[in-house]
Amino acid sequence: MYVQDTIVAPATAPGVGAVAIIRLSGPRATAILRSIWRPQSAVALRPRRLYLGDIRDPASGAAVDRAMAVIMPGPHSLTGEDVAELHCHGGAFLVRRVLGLAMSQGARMAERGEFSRRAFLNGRLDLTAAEAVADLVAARGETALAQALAHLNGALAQRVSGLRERLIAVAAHLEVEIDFSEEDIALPPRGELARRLAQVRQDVAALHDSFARGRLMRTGARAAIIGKPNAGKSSVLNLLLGVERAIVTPIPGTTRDVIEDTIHAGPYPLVIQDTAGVRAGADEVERIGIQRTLAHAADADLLIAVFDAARPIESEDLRVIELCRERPGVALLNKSDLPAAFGPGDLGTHGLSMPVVKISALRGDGVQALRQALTEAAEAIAGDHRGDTVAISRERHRQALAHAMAALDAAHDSIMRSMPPEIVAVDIGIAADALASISGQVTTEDVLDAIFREFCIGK
Ligand SMILES: Nc1nc2c(ncn2[C@@H]2O[C@H](COP(=O)(O)OP(=O)(O)OP(=O)(O)O)[C@@H](O)[C@H]2O)c(=O)[nH]1
Ligand SMILES: [Mg+2]
Repeated sequence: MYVQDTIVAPATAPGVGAVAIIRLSGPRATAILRSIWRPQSAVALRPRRLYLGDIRDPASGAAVDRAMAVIMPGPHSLTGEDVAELHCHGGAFLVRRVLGLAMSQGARMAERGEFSRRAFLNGRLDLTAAEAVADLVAARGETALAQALAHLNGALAQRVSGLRERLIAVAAHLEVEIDFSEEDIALPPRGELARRLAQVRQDVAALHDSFARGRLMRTGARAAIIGKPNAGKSSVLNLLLGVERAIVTPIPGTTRDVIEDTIHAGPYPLVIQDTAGVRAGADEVERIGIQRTLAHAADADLLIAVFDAARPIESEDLRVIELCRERPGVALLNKSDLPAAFGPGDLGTHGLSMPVVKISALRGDGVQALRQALTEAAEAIAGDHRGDTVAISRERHRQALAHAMAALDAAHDSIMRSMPPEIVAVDIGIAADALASISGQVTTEDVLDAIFREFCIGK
C-alpha cells in the first residue's frame, strides 16, 4: 500500500450548515482524532460506528465543540488508508478551528482531489470511477446523473477491459508464433487474427463515436439561436427559460454579447445561447458581437434559426440559411401573431433543410412544438445506439480510443503485409496500453494531476 502523511480537509461544502464533516486520512488519522476529541464515556471505538464526544484544544484544554466521530481503518475505507471523521456543527469559524487543531497534531491540509487520488493509488477506485464521482457532484440533470452512476459502477471500465482482453488474446497467439516459430504447432491463420483485430477495431470505434452522446448526457448540447436583428431571438430565449433573461426591445441590434442558460429538452440538458443579430453595416460593438455569433454558431451542436415571418425574406435571412447548411437544428417562423409575409416552403426554396416550427415568441404560441423539435434534435445527437447505454464523456477517453484505433490500424496493416509477428505484437501492445490508460492501469503523474485538479478539496 501507498503510505504517506496524514491529510485533513472538510468533506462538506464551505459556509454554514447543520453539520460539517472533517475528514482525516493516513497512518495517523485515528491518533490525531483521539488527541483532539474524547468520547463522552470511556469506550473503545469500534470501526464504522458513530460516537458522541467533545472536541478540545489539547494545548489549552479549552472546549471547542460537541461532535460525533467515526473511525474507518484501512484497507476497507474510502482511501484504502485509515480514515477518521469528525461530524461537528457547521459553522465557518468552527470548521477552521477544528482544522487548526488537527494540523497542530501533525495533519496536513489536503490538496484538491487528494482523498480520491489516494483511493485510486490504493486500488479502491479506477480512473473512470474517480471521474464519475466528480460528475455525480456536478450533475445538473437526470441523464448526467444516470451516466455518472453507470461509470461509478464500472460500466465504462468493464467495457474497456473487455476490449483489452480481446487484444491480449490475439497478442498471445502472436507470442506463441514468436516463441515456437521453429516448431510444428497449429496456430490460427493470419487471416483469422486480422479478422479478430478488425472486430475489436470496430467496437473501439463505436465507443469512440459515443462521445457526442456522452457529452450531451453529461454537460448538454450547445444550441445557438441565430437570426437577423429584431427577428425575436432574445424573445425565444426568454420564452424557453420562462424568465426575462435577455433584454428585448424593438431596436435592431439590442443583443451584443452571447447570453446562455440551460434548459431541458426531454431528458437532455441543452445550453441555449442567445446571440447578436447577423447584419452588415453595424457599429463596432455590434460587429464584435456578430463575430461572436458566428464563432458560437460554428461551435454549437445544433442551431435555432429565427426568422421574422411578418417581413419578407431579406439578404440577412439568406446569410442565416447559409449558416444552417448541413447543420442539425430547428428553424422558427416567429411573429405568427402578425400577418405572414412568407411561409415554410419559401425557406426551403432558399435552401433551408431544417424542420420548421411556427411560433409567436410574444404570445407563447407554438412553444410546445418548439420544445418537441428541440428534443428530437437532441435525440438525433444522442444517435441510434441500439440500446447500448455505455458512452464516453470526456476528451481524455476519446483521445485514448483514437490512439488505440490508430495502433490497431497499423497492426492490421502489418498482418495483411505478412510482417513478422513481433511487429504486429508491438502495435497491439500500444493499443492495449491506450485502452488501459482509460481506467488508469497504465498512467502518468501528469494525467493524474490533470484529473484530480478538477476535484475540490476534501474530495
Ligand atoms: N408581434 C410580435 N413581436 C415580437 C415577437 N417576438 C419578438 N417580437 C418583438 O420583436 C422585437 C425584437 O425582439 P427581440 O427578441 O429583442 O429580437 P432579437 O432577435 O433578439 O433582436 P437583436 O437582439 O436586436 O438581434 C421586440 O419588440 C419584440 O417584442 C412575436 O412573436 N410577435
Ligand atoms: Mg436580442
